[in-house]
Amino acid sequence: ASEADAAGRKPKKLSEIVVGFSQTGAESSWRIAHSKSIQEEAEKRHVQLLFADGQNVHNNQVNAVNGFITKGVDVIVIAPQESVGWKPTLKEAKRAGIPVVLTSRGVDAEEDLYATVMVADFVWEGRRAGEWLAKQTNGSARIIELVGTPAADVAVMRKTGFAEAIAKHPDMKIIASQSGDFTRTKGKAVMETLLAAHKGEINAVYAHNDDMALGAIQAIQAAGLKPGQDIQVISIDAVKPAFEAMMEGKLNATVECNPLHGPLLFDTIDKIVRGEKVPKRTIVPGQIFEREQAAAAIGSRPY
Ligand code: GYE
Repeated sequence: ASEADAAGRKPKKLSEIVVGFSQTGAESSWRIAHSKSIQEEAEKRHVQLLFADGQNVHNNQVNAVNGFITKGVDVIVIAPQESVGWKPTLKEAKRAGIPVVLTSRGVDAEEDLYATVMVADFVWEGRRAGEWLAKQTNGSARIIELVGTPAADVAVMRKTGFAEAIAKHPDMKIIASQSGDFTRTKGKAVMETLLAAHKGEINAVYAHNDDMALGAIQAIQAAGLKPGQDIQVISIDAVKPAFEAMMEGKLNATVECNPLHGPLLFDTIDKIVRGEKVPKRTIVPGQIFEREQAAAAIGSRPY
């Protein structure tokens, strides 16, 4: 191949470049808002965006990125379903002089293999959820944890942060912890199974995202219990459907994780193609919303 390396490239404008975007899939409301934000911003700034939906399969994403490299796109954006297994592909991109930007999840690879990563503080999110539940239950809870995609750093970190927070309370215990893959359907199915085994024993659900919590809420109701009352439910993302569930009293609280990465993403890509330096890591901040705040806040929720 005759691709010039990054240093040999002429600075470019956004309207002149092609960006290949390998998206995880469409597993959650968060993810759909994330895709939309990036697609809309690309259009606004006249960037040619090649969108590849990975359908939540790691190999689909690897193949898509290899395709982008072969095509010789200017920048590659990856929202990785799984954090492991990226090194060979990232090395290929580096050899081809194509900068890689990670968004929404990180990868397990040396920092020099990508230009920058934009995520939230996932450990903080888990910790915040745990602290909230501790306060809500006076430090006494028997919990079902619905884990995200286990091979994703975000699931590992949300688990870690939560475990850290509840470790300070000897009467808070995780009774069962199982993956619902960040989807509503699986959150419901897993909750049905876990309720069949632990009904009467548990009084709280911690879901790594709102979609799984919304699925769990359906399962709790189907089991004849009141979500938000018999079983406290806390999750992460703060998408609109979560606010609706809070207004119905079924979800108790949600920790915000902002999916609207589009503007920041293209500001960053703009700097990269102009040859400017960008920070290795950008943390998008969040806050917690309790159900008492839902009615006042829902109108101004952008996703
Ligand atoms: O919280 C979840 C999604 O990677 C931060 O992935 C993202 C997570 C988000 O499917 O809903």
